[in-house]
Amino acid sequence: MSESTAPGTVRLTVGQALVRFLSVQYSERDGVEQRLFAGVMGILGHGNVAGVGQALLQNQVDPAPGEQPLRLYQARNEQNMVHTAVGYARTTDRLQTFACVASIGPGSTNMLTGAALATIDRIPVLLLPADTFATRAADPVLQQLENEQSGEASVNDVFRPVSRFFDRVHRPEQLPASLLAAMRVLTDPAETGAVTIALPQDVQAEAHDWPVALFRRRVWHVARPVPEPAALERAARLVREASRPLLVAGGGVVYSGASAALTALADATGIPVADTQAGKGAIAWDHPCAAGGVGATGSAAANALAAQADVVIGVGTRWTDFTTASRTAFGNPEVRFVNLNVKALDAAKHAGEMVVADARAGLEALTAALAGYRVPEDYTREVGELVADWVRVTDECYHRGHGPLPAQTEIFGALNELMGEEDVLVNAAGSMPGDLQALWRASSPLQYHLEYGYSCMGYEIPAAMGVKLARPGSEVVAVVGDGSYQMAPQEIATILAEGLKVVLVVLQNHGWASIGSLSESHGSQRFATEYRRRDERTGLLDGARLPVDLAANIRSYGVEVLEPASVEEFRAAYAAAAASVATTAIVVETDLYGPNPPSSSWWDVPVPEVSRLESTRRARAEYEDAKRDQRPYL
Ligand SMILES: Cc1ncc(C[n+]2csc(CCOP(=O)(O)OP(=O)(O)O)c2C)c(N)n1
Ligand SMILES: [Mg+2]
Repeated sequence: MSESTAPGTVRLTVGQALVRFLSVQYSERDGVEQRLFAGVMGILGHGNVAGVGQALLQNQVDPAPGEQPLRLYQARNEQNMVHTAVGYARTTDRLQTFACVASIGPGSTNMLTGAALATIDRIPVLLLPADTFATRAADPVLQQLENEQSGEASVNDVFRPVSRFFDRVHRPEQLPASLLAAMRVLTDPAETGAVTIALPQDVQAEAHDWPVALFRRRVWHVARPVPEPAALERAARLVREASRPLLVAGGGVVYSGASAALTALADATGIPVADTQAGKGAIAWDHPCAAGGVGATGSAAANALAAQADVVIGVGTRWTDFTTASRTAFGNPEVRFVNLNVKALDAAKHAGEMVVADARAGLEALTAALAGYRVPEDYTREVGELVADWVRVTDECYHRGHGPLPAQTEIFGALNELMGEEDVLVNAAGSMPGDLQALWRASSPLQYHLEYGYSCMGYEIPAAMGVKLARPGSEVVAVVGDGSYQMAPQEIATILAEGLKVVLVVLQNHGWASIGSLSESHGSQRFATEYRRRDERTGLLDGARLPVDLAANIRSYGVEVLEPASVEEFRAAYAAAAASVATTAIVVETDLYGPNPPSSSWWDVPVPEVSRLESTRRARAEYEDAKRDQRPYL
């Protein structure tokens, strides 16, 4: 029983107050309200089992009046639980997320990679690492960092640079201000990312008289900042002068729900639209203005347009090196940028004309400001021809009849044809993102869930769980390389515990197709990029392939595994997996050496300037050649 000691207050521990507060937070955009926290992902240890852990139990079995249920999902690895939260938050357009609770020490620092991913990808997650005693009564507690220069240093300090807000609650009185600041950052589209509140284990259990008002239902309004009229006018003037404009749609278009506004701008002006990994599907692939992926792994169509564009309109994009092909994609010496972004940091990139605004509000305003403008007819014709060429290339990659093992592009072709518009493909790392960026025909942004800000191996399976929690009616397909799989298979157990159904497609090529080909083209002879035994004669890992049986590994979780040996069999396996009500895995052997889609671009990966190896010297010469096209956009 909680007892009030003063009128208008309620006596709870810090852990209990935290949980009760989180349970009544809501977000709102366009008049629709939803719970800000769909639940809590967690792993308990001595740092939180009796503090926040007790509070979560109390929330489930004996909630206070008005307290909402906040279900605890028991994860297997703390990094994974942040990925699950990100998968969920991204699928809900950043309007909802999870809180992640971890024990002190390794439990907490395991979340670090997830925190970096969330902040880099601009996705809201609340991280609640436990921390060492504020009173220092029992120091050094198990897993405590001791630092002779600082009595207050803790391993959790590593979260500071990767968090958009960081706090440590040493005293109960600090909690309300800390929580309010955290909620504001989580729901601010320009600032959002990982938010970390470290909770010393003694403080979690400490009681305090909290004002009842702390626990009232609170709605955080997610803003749609409108463009400043003068900025809009400057941007529109620049676009009106353009004869070869190109729009690049990034994740911001998706999170803002601006697909219709983007399509309307393309319809009205004829400006071709290329997309980034996070923006794919923002315009349907078969819209006459859709040019496909741009940059290092882009389509030849979008890259040809980029090479000659005179004005590039970036909407909701961070302009990563993949999108700009390490600043070689936009080849017109006079090229100018217009950047529509809710975040000034991004709007200012490439000396762009800055329009700091919500993507939807900004696109609508830009369409109005461009009334009467249309790209020249020749340009429209050229776009159509380039895109038609790429449609043929994609068809070839999707149906090339490669053997004896299929090329992974054929597996993607089958999935692209078999998956419905509401189904979601999840992927993050390896050679797959590049092929998908070049080829995938997305009808909606929902269908294409690529994590490519951090490109984190191991994201796929836990993120698929988050996507499935957000979209129970969709088929969620995690496409996982054998390398990625071995990084983080554990959350299959959590998926099963929750009775969720996802489809796992594991592409087994016994190594890293991605880094292997990068290594070869950059003079490093595929060194240490396959999974092989050490050969004592060479001293290298170039012995026999390892007999690790990933299908058996997945079966050991109690999951049905299908092992198709051809593209035809893969199609049948996918149909069976889709028809099943249970999580099903398809493990398919693919050719480590491709073939992959033809490249029309470059990526800056430096090659040693001096070397005893001939392969490296040759690669260095090519590197220097390519590097000449790189330039700052000023
Ligand atoms: C956590 C993490 N470690 C390392 C890397 C660097 N890296 C990128 S792709 C890759 C290999 C991926 O192998 P696999 O999943 O089998 O995909 P494939 O390249 O074979 O398509 C590595 C090591 C990364 N992206 N993430
Ligand atoms: Mg592989």
